Amino acid sequence: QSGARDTGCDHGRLRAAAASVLLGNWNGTGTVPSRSLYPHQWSWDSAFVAIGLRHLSPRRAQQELEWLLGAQWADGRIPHIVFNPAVPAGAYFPGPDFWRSSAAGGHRGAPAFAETSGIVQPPVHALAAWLVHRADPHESVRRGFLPRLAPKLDAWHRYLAGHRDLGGHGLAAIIHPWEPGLDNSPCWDAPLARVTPAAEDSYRRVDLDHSVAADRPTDLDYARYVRLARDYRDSGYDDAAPHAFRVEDPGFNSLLIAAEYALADILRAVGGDPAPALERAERLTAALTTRLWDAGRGIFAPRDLGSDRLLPVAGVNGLLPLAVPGLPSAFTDALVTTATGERFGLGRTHMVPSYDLTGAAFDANRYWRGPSWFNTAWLVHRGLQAAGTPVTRRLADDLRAGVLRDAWRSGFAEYVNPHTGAGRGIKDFSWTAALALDLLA
Ligand code: 9YW
Repeated sequence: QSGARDTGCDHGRLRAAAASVLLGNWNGTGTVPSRSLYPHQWSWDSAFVAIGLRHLSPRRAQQELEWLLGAQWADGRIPHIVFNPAVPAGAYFPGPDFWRSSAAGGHRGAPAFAETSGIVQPPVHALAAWLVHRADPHESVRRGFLPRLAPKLDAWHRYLAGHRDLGGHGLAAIIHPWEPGLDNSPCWDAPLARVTPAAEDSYRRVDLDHSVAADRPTDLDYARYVRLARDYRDSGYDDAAPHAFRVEDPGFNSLLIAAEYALADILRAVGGDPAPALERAERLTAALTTRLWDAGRGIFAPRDLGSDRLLPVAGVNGLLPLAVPGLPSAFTDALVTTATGERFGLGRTHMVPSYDLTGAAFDANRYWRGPSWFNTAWLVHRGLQAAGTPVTRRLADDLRAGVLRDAWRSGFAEYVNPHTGAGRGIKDFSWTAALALDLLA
């Protein structure tokens, strides 16, 4: 095979191995990110999983998203975890007894039939739903997939554009470092430092039973995550309550914009009106480029709403606007220069580091403080391909080969050291397998 020459692995074997990871992590209603470390359904994981699963079973890919969206709250939020009642309570912290979503009839319309968390994750779902539909439109129409999902996706986007516009400038804010999906990125260090940690003897970190402490967030980080989540829970998950941590993240908002365009496609396909989704996409893009562009660094940066300042950081989330359809080429060009420069070393490192290689906080092995992840590489690949110049297409092709090579060599690791490609975290990680499958298709 021609691809095998670039990636150093047999694509047939890679496809079979990726399929077996995904089938092994399917639990009957959805796919767990990992049997050991993450035994429930995670929101953005399921979206990425569906994107890969559509090549194996379009129907199962639809079910993956349907199960997740079935746990949507009445206010429109899609919770970041849907708990599996068959899994023992102590298998993951913070579990259902921590979040207590269904307690007292449910906060803000949390479902009664399932326990969920109360925070959210990046809104990749409409993009996933559209890609899943296109994989087998006949099966999608037969099952009424898009007509059932469209109103839920619309309510989700309206929740983010409304309740979550905490800065009042048209961007969705995150209120917890788990929400952008990049838990311990140095991007959150400054705003997180203002959070009073929870007492460490008030909970137990189960994650350390399954992974190496040096690859994970620190105990101090965790104590602050717990404090933020507890305060939000105790407010009744009220977005209008005061938040010790409030940030406008370019990654989260870029994925929302991409999702609004996908929702517009979905609405057109079901005979609905795409105009509101398109208008939201345009407003979000204008706010993204005026509020989060760091011209000095040539990258998008998170804005701390506590100080109303751009944070002086360069994380992979700042490159994700590459995946925004129609981003003006002045931004795209600058982002490509930054991605290929010394901070991210695109083309010379393994995939795309999660944080600035030259930054003082960079750590090649610790979770989101430097390691390269497969989902962000997939998103950057998508953006480079869409940019469509000979240079970005070549970069995209190289990145694709790198993703496939790293997935194979690492045994579908959760993340890899950007300098060596050595797998870190756990193996047989679902979105790694799913996105490798997608790039093989
Ligand atoms: C945790 C499941 C999740 C991902 C996040 C990742 C991690 C949960 O795992 O967070 O317990 O730390 O940071 O992006 O969705 O794979």
